[in-house]
Amino acid sequence: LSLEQDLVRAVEQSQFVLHYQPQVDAATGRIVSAEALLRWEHPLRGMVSPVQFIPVAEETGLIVPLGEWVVMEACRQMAVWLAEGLPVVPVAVNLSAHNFRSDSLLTSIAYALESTGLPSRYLHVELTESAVMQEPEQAMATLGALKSLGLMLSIDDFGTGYSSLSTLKQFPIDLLKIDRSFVRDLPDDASGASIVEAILALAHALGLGVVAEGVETLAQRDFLRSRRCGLMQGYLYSRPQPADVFAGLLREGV
Ligand code: G
Ligand code: G
Ligand code: MN
Ligand code: NA
Repeated sequence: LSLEQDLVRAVEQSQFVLHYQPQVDAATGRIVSAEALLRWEHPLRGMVSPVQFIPVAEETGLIVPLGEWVVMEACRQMAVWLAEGLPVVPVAVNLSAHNFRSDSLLTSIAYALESTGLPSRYLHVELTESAVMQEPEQAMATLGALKSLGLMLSIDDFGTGYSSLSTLKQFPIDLLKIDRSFVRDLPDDASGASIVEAILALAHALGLGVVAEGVETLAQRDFLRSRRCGLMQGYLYSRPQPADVFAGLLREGV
C-alpha cells in the first residue's frame, strides 16, 4: 500500500495519538501550557513522523479531517484530565493552512468544545506564519472568529516566513513562537542571537507573549531568560510525551 492509501485507513482505524510537550514559564520553570504533536502508530511501519505524513495528508485533503480529529482528541483528553482533578494547562494544537481555510473550521472547533464540555480557554491554536499571511483580509476574519470562540492564538515557526508587520500588528493573536532554527545556535551565534533579540523586541512592542522552541541547553535558557522571553519549550524541559506520562508531569512538574 502507498502511504496515501495507508493514511485513509489510519484515519478510519484511529491509528493516531497525540503526544504532549510542556511549555514552561521561563522565570518559574512551571508548566503553563503544552503543545499537542501528532503521532502515527502504524501497525507495520511503526511510528511514522509527521514530517513524512503531513505533506501527504495536505496533498490529498485528508489533513482537514485529521486536523479536526486533533482538535477533538485534545479537547477530549483535557476534559478527562479535568474530570480526574488534574491541574490541567491549556493545550495548543497545530492547524495546517488547509484547516485554517476550511469551511468546517469554526463549526468543528465549536462542536469539539461543546461535546466535551471543555472551557474554551484551554484550547490554543498554532498557525504558521505562511498560513495567516497568505490572504490577510480573509485571515483577519477567521482569526477574529476563533478569538470570539475564546481561543488563544499563536504564530508558529515565527521568523521563517514573510510577515507583514503592519498586518501582524492588526491580527488578534496572543503569542509568537520563535522557530527552533534560531534558538539552536544560541548563545554563541551572533546572527541567531540578533534575530532572537529582534523577535523578542517586536513581540514586546506589540504586547505579545513569546515561546522559544527547541530549548535544549542551560545556556540557551539563560540567554532567553535574560532577554525576557516568557515561555520555553524544548528537550531541556521535556520531550513530547504520551498522554499518561504528560499527566504525571502535570501532577509533579518537569
Ligand atoms: O514532533 P515533531 O516531529 O512532532 O513534528 C514535526 C512537524 O510536524 C512540526 O512541523 C509540527 O508542527 C508538525 N506537526 C506535528 N503535529 C501536528 C499536527 O497535529 N498537525 C499539523 N498540521 N502539523 C503537526
Ligand atoms: O513546527 P512545530 O514548531 O510545531 O514543531 C515542533 C517540532 O519540534 C516537533 O517535531 C517537536 O518534536 C520538535 N521539538 C520540540 N522540542 C525540541 C527540541 O528541544 N529540540 C529539537 N531538535 N526538536 C524539538
Ligand atoms: Mn507548533
Ligand atoms: Na517550529
